[in-house]
Amino acid sequence: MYGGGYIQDDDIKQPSNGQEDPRLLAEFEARINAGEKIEPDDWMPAEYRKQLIRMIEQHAHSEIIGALPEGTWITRAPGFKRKMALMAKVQDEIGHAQLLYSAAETLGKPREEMINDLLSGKSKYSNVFNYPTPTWADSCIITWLIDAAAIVNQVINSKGSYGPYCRALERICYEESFHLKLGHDCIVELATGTPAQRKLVQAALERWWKPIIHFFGPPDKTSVHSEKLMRWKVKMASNDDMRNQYLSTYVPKIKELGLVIPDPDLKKDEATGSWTYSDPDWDEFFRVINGDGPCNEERLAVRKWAEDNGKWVRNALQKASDKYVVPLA
Ligand code: BYC
Repeated sequence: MYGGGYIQDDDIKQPSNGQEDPRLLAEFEARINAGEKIEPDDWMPAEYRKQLIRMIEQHAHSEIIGALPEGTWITRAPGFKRKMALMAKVQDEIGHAQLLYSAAETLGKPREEMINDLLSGKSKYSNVFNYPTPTWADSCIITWLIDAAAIVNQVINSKGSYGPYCRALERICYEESFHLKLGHDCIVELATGTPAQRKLVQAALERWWKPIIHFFGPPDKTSVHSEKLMRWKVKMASNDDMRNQYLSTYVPKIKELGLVIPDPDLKKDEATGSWTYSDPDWDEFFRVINGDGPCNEERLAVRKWAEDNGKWVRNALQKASDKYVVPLA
């Protein structure tokens, strides 16, 4: 049952003949084409619900796992102000996960199930968070250039069709805009600092460039879900179009700081506005998102530790809320 009760994503019922009611489907698609938002209690095709759960859940997981590589720098950030700002930023990321888990729950999948699927490796999360942050500059690159990539994706998709996801994205983008400014400030400080600081930030950019190119997903010609998600306005631009928009905005800003992007083939065709770049090794991308990246094991182990050690808090909250349940006559 959808709506009030929870379902597991494996249990999402497909119509028995594999076809949705054509009249309902036509009405649904007409609403989407007219720019209307779909809300949790509205009729929607089983596949739309399933795809949204997959994508929103992955996004939520990316936020809580994404808090980890920067989180390890809170105690080591240079100076009190940087520590305070980073701590607030990491807390925001966890808040984003809460918003997104709530949005996914409106589609019927319980949060506990989502967390279990993350810990078992059944659900994915963003490739970028499986890489290490060996220096302060790596943490700053995440705060600037990964948050920038997230903003490109989220501003575009906040104009999409599913109300709760779009509203969550809008709210998240306001906060991410602060993160972006913080990240830029940290990078400017390093890039205009001593030769050692410039070297540090250049080396970090070299480590992160390929994962950043991967962030937007595989090239359109190999993307599995894009066609369907774009038809139903869950994704409002293709992977390549978002990557292209990112490069147009951020390559000039990176170069402005005297940093060198580690791709001699990166160039823009001024006539078409589209970028070409060297093959970013998509095999590595698929290995990383399927569990075999440099930090996958460590990230999930930390998350599992947090889950196990936070159990008493969830129990306490559960008991408190039980007290206020008014028994039905
Ligand atoms: N990483 O058919 P495709 C943040 C998977 S957090 C991992 O093109 P789709 C932050 C894809 O799932 C913000 N997996 O997929 C937090 C699919 O596999 P399955 C993170 C990826 O969904 C803390 C397969 O590859 N943002 O910014 O049409 C600190 C084929 O791909 C990735 C989001 O999560 C990837 N990068 O498009 C700092 C955005 N790319 O599921 C910062 C929400 C692809 O069939 N997600 N895959 O097994 C999206 O917008 C879309 O899911 C994507 C991919 C554009 C990423």
